[in-house]
Amino acid sequence: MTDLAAVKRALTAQRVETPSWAFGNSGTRFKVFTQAGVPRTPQEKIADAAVVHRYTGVAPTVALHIPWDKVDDYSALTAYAKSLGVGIGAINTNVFQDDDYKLGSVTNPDPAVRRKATDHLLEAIDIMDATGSRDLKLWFSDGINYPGQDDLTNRQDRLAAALQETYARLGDDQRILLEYKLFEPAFYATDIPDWGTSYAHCLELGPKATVCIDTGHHAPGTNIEFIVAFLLRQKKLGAFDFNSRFYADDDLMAGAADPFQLFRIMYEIVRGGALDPAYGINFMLDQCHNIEAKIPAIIRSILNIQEATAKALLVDRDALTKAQNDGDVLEANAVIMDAYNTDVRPLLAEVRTDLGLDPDPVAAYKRSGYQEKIVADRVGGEQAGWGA
Ligand code: PSV
Ligand code: MN
Ligand code: MN
Repeated sequence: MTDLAAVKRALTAQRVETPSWAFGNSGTRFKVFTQAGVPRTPQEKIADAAVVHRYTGVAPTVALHIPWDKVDDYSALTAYAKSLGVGIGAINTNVFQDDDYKLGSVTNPDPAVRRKATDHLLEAIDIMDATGSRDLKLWFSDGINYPGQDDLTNRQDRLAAALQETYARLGDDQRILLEYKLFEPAFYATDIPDWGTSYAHCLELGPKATVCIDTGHHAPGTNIEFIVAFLLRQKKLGAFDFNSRFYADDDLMAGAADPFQLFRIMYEIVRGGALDPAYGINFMLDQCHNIEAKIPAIIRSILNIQEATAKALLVDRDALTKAQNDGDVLEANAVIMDAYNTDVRPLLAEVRTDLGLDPDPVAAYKRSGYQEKIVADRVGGEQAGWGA
């Protein structure tokens, strides 16, 4: 029997972090389609994130990407966010957009480039000190395009050295989230291509380093929920970058391409007792909205995560355990599918109503007039984009 009150409590406590860059213009390498009303400054991105929180009630933090969100005064930016009812979340580093990084950042054969890249990681911790952020999210585009281009093992050594220096600079309550990605921009060998490589580096570093799973960063067919289960068991799962993909790193709305996969992932999270924010996993979005309106797309992504979570919470765990222990393959699968096939939208509407929110956040946002206001107000200046 499922305890519905407990399910509602868990859904009320759930948190999803939004990415500042998802509010800006983005596109593919073929074309960036600009949209009216898009933020021009980090402050305007934070204002949009606050609106997402206002309508969902579960997104009280926004992740920054440096230097895309570079400002002179991070304490003032944090105070501004607070005045809008949100906080600054993970600080994402960027050692992939400078010409210097053509052959890599922290794994570059040139020690001067490695120094520059590592200094950026250390600077990001200074920013965390000012914003009060707990999480330093590291993703390295480093890798090589051709066999023989560089020495694979030496690159791992250089990576480990930079990570160690960064880890040593962390404050007591700060931690590294180490992201991996199979390929792109490197095509032959990426220096952190998979969870195993990230996990091994995190183990070497210590307890303040954990793995970030970006759901779009795997080979097709990868069983991501297995990775979740394994890392949870090792206490080394620190974060998600949620998004969905059909082919590669598509960065589409979470739960859009494969809601069943998102459910399976959230089931492992629930099963591992890791949903509660107190457990410490940062459930972030990492998405780009190239052709759809950004704020409602981010709200939709959060609703998709909530729906997957609600279904995961509804799995009849006793019935599942019994079927598993009985070796009843079909019954065990039926228990999982029963939960997945439940329409949880009325339950989530109730949770929102209890919180004093509109039961339909997308509709409430559309009615609010905010979109029209930002289109009217945000004229002039340079619109922010993925990379600006
Ligand atoms: C790389 O593809 C990535 O997933 C990393 O998290 C970056 O920081 C982010 O995308 C930028 O959009
Ligand atoms: Mn990511
Ligand atoms: Mn990505």
